[in-house]
Amino acid sequence: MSNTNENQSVAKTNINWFPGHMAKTKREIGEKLNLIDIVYEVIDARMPISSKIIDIDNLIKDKPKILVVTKMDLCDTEETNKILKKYESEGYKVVPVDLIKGTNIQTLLKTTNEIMSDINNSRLNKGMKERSARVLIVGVPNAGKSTLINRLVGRKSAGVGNTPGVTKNLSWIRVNKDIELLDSPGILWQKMDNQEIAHTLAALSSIKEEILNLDSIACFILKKIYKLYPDKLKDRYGLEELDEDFIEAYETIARRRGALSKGGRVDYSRVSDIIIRDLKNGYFGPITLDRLK
Ligand SMILES: Nc1nc2c(ncn2[C@@H]2O[C@H](COP(=O)(O)OP(=O)(O)O)[C@@H](O)[C@H]2O)c(=O)[nH]1
Ligand SMILES: [Mg+2]
Repeated sequence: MSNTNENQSVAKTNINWFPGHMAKTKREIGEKLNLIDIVYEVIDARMPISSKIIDIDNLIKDKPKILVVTKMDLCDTEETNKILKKYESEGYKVVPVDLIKGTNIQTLLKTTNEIMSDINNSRLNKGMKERSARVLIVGVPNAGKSTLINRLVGRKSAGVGNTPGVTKNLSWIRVNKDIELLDSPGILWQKMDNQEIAHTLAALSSIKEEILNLDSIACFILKKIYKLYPDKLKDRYGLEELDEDFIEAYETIARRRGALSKGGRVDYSRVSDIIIRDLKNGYFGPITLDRLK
C-alpha cells in the first residue's frame, strides 16, 4: 500500500507505538481462547487495511472469525467494497455495519448462529451438549468495539468514547439466548513498522493524540486527501493544489477558517487542529484512506 517515497517523506516524524499492555492483551486472549467459539474482528470501513491487525491469526489461531466492518456510513463505499470483496475472496465472512443506525446487526447475529450451529453439530457428534455461542470482540482502539457491544446488548454496558483505550477488565454478558460475549473487547495495536499505516491510524484517531506530532498528522491528511479526493480539498478549503512544504496550503486554510493570530500571521497549530477535526468529524464527506496495491 505504501510507496517508498511516502515512507521517506514522513520518516522524520515516525510514530513508534507498541505499548506494554499489548503483550498483556495477547496473553489474556490466549488464556480465554479455550472458552471462545467465535471472534468478531472489528475493523474501520474508512481504513479496512490499516485497521486490520496483520498478525491476528497467530493470536486467535483457528477460531472461526467474522470480520465486522464498522462506520460504513462514513466510508467511500465503492473503495471500501473493493477491499471487502478481496477479504471475502480470501474466505472471510464479512459483515459491514453502521453501529449508529444499527444497520446489519441482524445479519451479524444470523451469521454467528450459522457458525455456531456447525460447532454445536460437532459437539453433539462428540457426545457433548449444545451451548450458546461465546464471542470475543477484538480490534484496534476506536474501531467501534464498545459501540458494537452496546448495540448487541441493547443497553449502555461498555465505555464508549473517541479516546482510544477506554476499556479494561473481562467478564461475560448475554446478548440473547444463543449468544454471549466478553463484555471487554481485546484492544490490539498494529505494529508501527509501516509508517503509512501508522499515520492512517493516527489520522482516524486510533492512536492517542498525546503521543503524536499533530502537524505531521495534519500534513499527512492533506497529502492523502489531495491524492485520493482532490475535489474534497477544493470544496472544503478552496485548495486547488498542494505545495510541497504545505506553507501556502496552511495560509489558504488559515484565511478561510480564521486561524490567524493577532498580527495576521498563520496560526499553524490551529490549522493542524482544524484539519484533524474536520477528518475526525467526517466533514470531508465519505472517505476511505486505504487502497489495494
Ligand atoms: N458514524 C459511526 N460512528 C461509529 C460507528 N461505530 C462506532 N462509531 C464511533 O466511533 C467512536 C469509537 O467507538 P468505540 O466503540 O468507543 O471504539 P472502541 O475503542 O473500539 O471501543 C465513537 O465515537 C463511536 O460513536 C459507526 O458505525 N458509525
Ligand atoms: Mg472501547
